[in-house]
Amino acid sequence: MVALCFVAALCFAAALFSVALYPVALHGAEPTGKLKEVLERGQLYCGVNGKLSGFGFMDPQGNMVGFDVDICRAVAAALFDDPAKVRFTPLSAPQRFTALQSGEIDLLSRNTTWTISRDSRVGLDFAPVVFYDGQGIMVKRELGVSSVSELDGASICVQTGTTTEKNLTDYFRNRGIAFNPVISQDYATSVDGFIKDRCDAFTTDRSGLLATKIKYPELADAVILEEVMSKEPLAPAVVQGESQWRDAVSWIVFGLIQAEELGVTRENIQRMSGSTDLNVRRLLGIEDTFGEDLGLSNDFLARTIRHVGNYGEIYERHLGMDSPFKLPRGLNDLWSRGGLMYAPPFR
Ligand SMILES: N[C@@H](CCC(=O)N[C@@H](CS)C(=O)NCC(=O)O)C(=O)O
Repeated sequence: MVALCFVAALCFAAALFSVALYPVALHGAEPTGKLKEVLERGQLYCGVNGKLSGFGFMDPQGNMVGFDVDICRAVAAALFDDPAKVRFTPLSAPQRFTALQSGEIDLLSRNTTWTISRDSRVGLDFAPVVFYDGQGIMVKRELGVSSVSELDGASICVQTGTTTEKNLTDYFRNRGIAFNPVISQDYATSVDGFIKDRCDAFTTDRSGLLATKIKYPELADAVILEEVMSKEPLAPAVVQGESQWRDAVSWIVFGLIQAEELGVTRENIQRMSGSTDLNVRRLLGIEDTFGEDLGLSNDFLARTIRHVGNYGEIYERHLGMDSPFKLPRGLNDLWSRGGLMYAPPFR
């Protein structure tokens, strides 16, 4: 009898413990906090660069376009079934985090590196990396320099409020190379300084160097040196502590990557909706309730892909072989092709 009671008590304790460990599943989560606010407003406030070719800039027709801009549009498409329901705010490097903290923007999608201090002290939370980059240095061809070690004593144009500024100091100090930073508050002044020979070299993310070369005809001949000076994982960011909002943005980004892996594109999505492949059906919200569990609609990714395309399509449109960038996928290829783009299971 005593033994029976003991077993029953043990079972009861185990049941209590497992309830504590595995809370009741949240089917059809109510949107709260920032997600609720954005959904009720019916428009996404997105902070972008505004001046960076390929990533976020105004085209001659007055439309905001680029890789980072399409991440904003992908989120708007998932939330509202309309990629145009976005208000874009162009932001300089020093302005961008305040805009997020003050609530002026809901999402920052602007060549921003995910770092430990931004994730903690600065008060941001990051969605998955959308572009793996690294810092580089550009020089005029006539300088005749082919590696960073030859830049001893050079003056280098760099923009403040960036990871670039700190990496530059670390990289040169660690190698005992002397240099003189020429610091600007904004990108245009920094590039202008380089064009007008106020410095010998210009440094930023390698994608930014390429964008600058493409934008300024005076720099068509400039040389981007081989060295990759840092890791710059560029990721969308939201304000810290809005976990439902961060989850929504994160799974929209993962959905773009997963859609590429499954071969679901803007062109074939109609046909793919009839697929019997359970992975495709789950991604498009035909099976299960993953969208509702996030506080979204079950077809949130079908909306995104229909309007904006998958990750590879976004990349090709702005940075790929048919764009002025002609940038090979490299680290930004899918994991299954040797890159780092990898979405956790839709399960
Ligand atoms: N990824 C780096 C650098 C980002 C950055 O702001 N780069 C500059 C140079 S390409 C830029 O976009 N400037 C544009 C501006 O401030 O208007 C970071 O997050 O700090």
